[in-house]
Amino acid sequence: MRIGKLFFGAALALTVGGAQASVICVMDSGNTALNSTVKAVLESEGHDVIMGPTYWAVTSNFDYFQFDAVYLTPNYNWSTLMNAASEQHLRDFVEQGGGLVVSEWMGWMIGQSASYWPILRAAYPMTATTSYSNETSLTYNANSTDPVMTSGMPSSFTFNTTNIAGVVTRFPSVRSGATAFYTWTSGTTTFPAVGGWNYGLGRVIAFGIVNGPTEMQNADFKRLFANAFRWTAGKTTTGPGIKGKVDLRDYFGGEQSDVLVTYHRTDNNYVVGRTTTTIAADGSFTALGPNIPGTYKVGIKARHWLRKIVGPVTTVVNTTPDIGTVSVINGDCDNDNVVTIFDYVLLSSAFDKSIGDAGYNADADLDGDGTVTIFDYLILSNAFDQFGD
Ligand SMILES: [Ca+2]
Ligand SMILES: [Ca+2]
Repeated sequence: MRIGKLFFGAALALTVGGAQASVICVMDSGNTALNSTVKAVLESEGHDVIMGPTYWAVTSNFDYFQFDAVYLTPNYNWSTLMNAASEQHLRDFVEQGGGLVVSEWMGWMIGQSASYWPILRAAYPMTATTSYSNETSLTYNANSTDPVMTSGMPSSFTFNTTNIAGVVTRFPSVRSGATAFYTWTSGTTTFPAVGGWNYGLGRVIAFGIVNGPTEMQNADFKRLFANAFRWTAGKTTTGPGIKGKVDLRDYFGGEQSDVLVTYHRTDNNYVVGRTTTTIAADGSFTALGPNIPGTYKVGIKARHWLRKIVGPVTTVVNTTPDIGTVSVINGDCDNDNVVTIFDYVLLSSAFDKSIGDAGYNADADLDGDGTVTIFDYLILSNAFDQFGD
């Protein structure tokens, strides 16, 4: 329980700040060196990585829902299967707003036999095939203008490949509704290289290669790989939304502030959507809702306040239901959704500092009066040991 809170705190911290980092679970591929390489690449691109269990040994009670996205790479151990209950649980995670990125040999396996990936195949964005080849280098060409997938990328780049029982699947197409973000060409035939789509409330991206250690050395490939997680992990909210008011307790700063609005399933509080929005000086805000309108609980997390979950509320096209005023508890200087000694440490190191001083920390100036004082200590003390929702 405590571990889960900490993981989730990391997700909150990264998202409230507006950064595009995500908390990613890298499922153990069975190859230690590749695991380390993937983790290092994603971390160098600003993501927060937690290693998961070996994918074929994961149990169905493994809690994917604490992560933004999961990476699954059946390459060195391509023929080893996940058990059906775990595969179903991973698909549930995607359907409820999670992100999933996969490499080969998943597409080839789906093309090869109905007994491979019988449950996740429904979420797979490419038209599966057993056709593959062994190019020692590939040139990827951008095929979409998606701002996340093309962020920091050239329109074309060439990289060397890893051969793990083969290199690249020659997909005939992406499935209807999916986007081929990048393509590659052999002779006169162009194949989708990286494809993705919305699946349920979540998103899936499939790479047509094994994503092995050689391609992980190429700077452009690394960025593309990291962008894939940014794209899948957004739990993007583009649907009809809500309005409300945030009461930032014990605060006199008066300036506008960003808040993280999360949408949760009503039965278990799983996050199915999130967006950051600005609150006005009087605390009022509007926020877009989950892509599929429905009945959700709503979480409000402002930077140094604990999260409060309210509702449920039902989102409806052309309507903006009002969730009322949400009063949030002050004192979470490090933004991990619990008030602990670590918040005291931040406050102590900024003590007596005012705006403009070296060492001033706006997140420790809990009352927003411009100086970190005994009054900020009192606010923190009152909230000590409290968890957000
Ligand atoms: Ca804290
Ligand atoms: Ca203060």
